[in-house]
Amino acid sequence: SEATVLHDRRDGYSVISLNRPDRLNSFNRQQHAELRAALEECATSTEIRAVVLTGQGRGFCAGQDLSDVDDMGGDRPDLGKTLHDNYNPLIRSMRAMPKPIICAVNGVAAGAGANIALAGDIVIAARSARFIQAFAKIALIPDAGGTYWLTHLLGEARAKALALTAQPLSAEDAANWGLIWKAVDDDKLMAEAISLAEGFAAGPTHAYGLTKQAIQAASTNTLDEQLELERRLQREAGMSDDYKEGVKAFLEKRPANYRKA
Ligand code: T3D
Repeated sequence: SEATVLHDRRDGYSVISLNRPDRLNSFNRQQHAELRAALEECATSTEIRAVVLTGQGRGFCAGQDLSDVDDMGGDRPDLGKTLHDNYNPLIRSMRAMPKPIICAVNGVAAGAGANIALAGDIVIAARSARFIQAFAKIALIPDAGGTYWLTHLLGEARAKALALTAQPLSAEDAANWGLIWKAVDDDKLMAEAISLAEGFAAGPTHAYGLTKQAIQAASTNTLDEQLELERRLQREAGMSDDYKEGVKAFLEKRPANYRKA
């Protein structure tokens, strides 16, 4: 059957697009499997040094495909199993990806779709995009990391209001609240995302991975734990060829030529 995920391998980075536009790119089993395969390739390929994740058509992703009852396991499904088998490994793989993931949120991001977007390292959204914690409308709780992102990025007051009301949050408000990095004009979204990816593709990939790891640990570490983690990761960075090259390039007043990692 037709590909539900498009993987466009470019010079130094990949663009991954969810591709079920007539269902607003909501997830069925096939889309989970294809996204997993694409992300695995990105994680292991030394040619791919950054990832752009976006959606085909007018939406980014509307979460679980609610029309696919078979996929979901009947009318009283074990959603714990769906999360264990699909969403939780997806979120973990995005956080563990040793290179930057840029989510280019091109349109509505609802339910797990909103929270997959928020799992990106840099989230930029088209001004027309909306983030909707739609779960309460169907008697569920925010998943795919939603209760974590909302609480850590916004605090309990806004987290609870968004989750309990399921009201849409505009891209502009999401940026002003610190939920995402920025909102851009719709017609500038892909150019912005690609320009970031191109920059990362020429950058110190290994150091980016370590930076990501350190920042992700910070929200649950004490300062002492974080200082110790920084010491350990900086020690590793300082022994790399990239650091040697970075300093050399600086002193020679030329662009650094970083290696694939
Ligand atoms: O396994 C598990 O279930 C556990 C995991 C759960 C994680 C979850 O994600 S639960 C939350 C699931 N998602 C939602 O509840 C969102 C449902 N969608 C909506 O509320 C709306 O579609 C939107 C607010 C996102 C967008 O509204 P609008 O008016 O722009 O578009 P629309 O007309 O509602 O949608 C366009 C089409 O996509 C439409 O189909 P049609 O009428 O043209 O044939 C609509 O049914 C379909 N669609 C949208 N979202 C889903 C969907 N079909 C199946 N599943 C969806 N989630």
